[in-house]
Amino acid sequence: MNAEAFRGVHLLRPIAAGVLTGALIAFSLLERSGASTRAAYEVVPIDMANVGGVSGIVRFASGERPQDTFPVNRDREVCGPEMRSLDWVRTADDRLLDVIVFIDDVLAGKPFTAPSETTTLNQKGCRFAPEVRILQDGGTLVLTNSDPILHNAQAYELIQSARRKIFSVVQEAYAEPFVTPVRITRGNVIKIECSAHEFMQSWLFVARNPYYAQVDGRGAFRLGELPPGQYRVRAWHPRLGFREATATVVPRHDVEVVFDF
Ligand SMILES: [Cu+2]
Repeated sequence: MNAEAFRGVHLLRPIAAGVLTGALIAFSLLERSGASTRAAYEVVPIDMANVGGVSGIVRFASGERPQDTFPVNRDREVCGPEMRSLDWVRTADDRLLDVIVFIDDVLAGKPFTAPSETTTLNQKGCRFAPEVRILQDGGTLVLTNSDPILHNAQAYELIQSARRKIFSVVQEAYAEPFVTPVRITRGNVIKIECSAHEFMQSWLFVARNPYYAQVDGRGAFRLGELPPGQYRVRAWHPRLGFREATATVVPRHDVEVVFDF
């Protein structure tokens, strides 16, 4: 390297660092504001003669089966003896179940029924039943306790590696249902845990628009009534995380997408 080039490298470094610092500050201000950085979904009349769809399957390719095992060291008469193993990975042949496929960069389209939607999560036998639920953003969560013991459900919105607390509610044995509207800021997923029983864990997928689907018993899905265009299609599994693909939707056809976990 000659002297001129060497000086050039040194001059570039502070400039690059300055640009990077500016970007980081802007990003952290956005983080702190807590405001959604995404535009709100808008219901608009759509031309039903020219909509298309995305359909496909979710394959279980990795063989990764994380198991979380916890000792049951209190309330054994209700929670069960010894150990509780949470096996999150359910499959059907080579397909992965419990996956939700969704599109979050669609800004306008078919009706979204969120405010009228209610999802019930029951605490029974020291389990949240069922363990994976879907709710639309702005919908209502009803939390019930069918156990003869106390539970303390705590809900967190997951935003990448961060957690934002949404609520904490203590419910005595057979307590009255806890009813709360659910709103998320930047993520798509809420994790619900019980502070009294660490093996009680549940997930809520929160949809921001009506373009989402849970895979069926064969790991297949379909998202319909999409205005033509290019979309980022995402797939989420509670324990195995996210995958994504790009799909170009054309009128009156389904474009096929395959996800591998
Ligand atoms: Cu509990």
